[in-house]
Amino acid sequence: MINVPQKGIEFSMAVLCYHEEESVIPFVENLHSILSFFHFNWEIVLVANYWPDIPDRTPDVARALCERLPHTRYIAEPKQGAMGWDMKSGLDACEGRYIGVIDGDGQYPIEAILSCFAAIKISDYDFIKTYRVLRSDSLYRNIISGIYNRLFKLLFPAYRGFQDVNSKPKIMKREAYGRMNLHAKDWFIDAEIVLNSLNLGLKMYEIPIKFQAIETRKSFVRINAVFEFTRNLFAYRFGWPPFENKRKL
Ligand SMILES: Nc1nc2c(ncn2[C@@H]2O[C@H](COP(=O)(O)OP(=O)(O)OP(=O)(O)O)[C@@H](O)[C@H]2O)c(=O)[nH]1
Ligand SMILES: [Mg+2]
Repeated sequence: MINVPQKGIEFSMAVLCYHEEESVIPFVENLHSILSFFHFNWEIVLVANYWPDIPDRTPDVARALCERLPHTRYIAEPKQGAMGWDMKSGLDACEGRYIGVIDGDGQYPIEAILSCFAAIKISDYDFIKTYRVLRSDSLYRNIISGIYNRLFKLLFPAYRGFQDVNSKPKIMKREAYGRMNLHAKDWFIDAEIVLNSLNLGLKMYEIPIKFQAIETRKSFVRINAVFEFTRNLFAYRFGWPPFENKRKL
């Protein structure tokens, strides 16, 4: 059965596959073969949600992968939001004691999943993420990211010891995720995870990684994403809707 979770899962990894179609295949195959070395129960959850009015083979690709790769499930629902909604639908579907999320476009190294998982297993951290020390993606994306992280630290001094809000994979204890109570349906979900974790006093740690350029498609991040990020940051910081009651940081 493709969509029935196993019992007693130790680790679940959600892979965001939005509109990746066949280009997600090598990433999932590599992740699957690496996880296959482990003897505890694990699962991969492919997030293949789609906009009904946009032609997209990703759900078919995800189903085909699940048919041939054991311990792999997929979700393919009509989208009700952007990246945040997808990320939440993937994390909600994860059954493991430890759960995580990563992009399926291959920009983050698969080894980073293992580093984050090992770190959370041997420590008492609730949430481990990465930060990008070397970025091979465009100057445009590097500049946007740099400005965003500086603004973030200015508005939320509690994040000053950390580096890179949006970086993935993000791996956490499932009960920690349950307490995060996330609402963002867009790119802001990464910030919401970090800020809610700090607000809740969860123990968080960041691991350095190298980030690859994307070769199969153009960046999804448009200039209006910058305005969206900024609006959301101020909304969260100053209690404007929809992030009221979050002024603690
Ligand atoms: N753009 C976009 N991405 C989505 C959406 N839903 C899920 N995602 C996933 O979000 C992940 C991150 O998006 P990317 O566009 O790769 O973000 P990025 O790597 O920060 O930026 P670029 O590589 O410059 O595009 C991808 O793996 C997508 O699968 C969506 O509605 N829009
Ligand atoms: Mg990407």
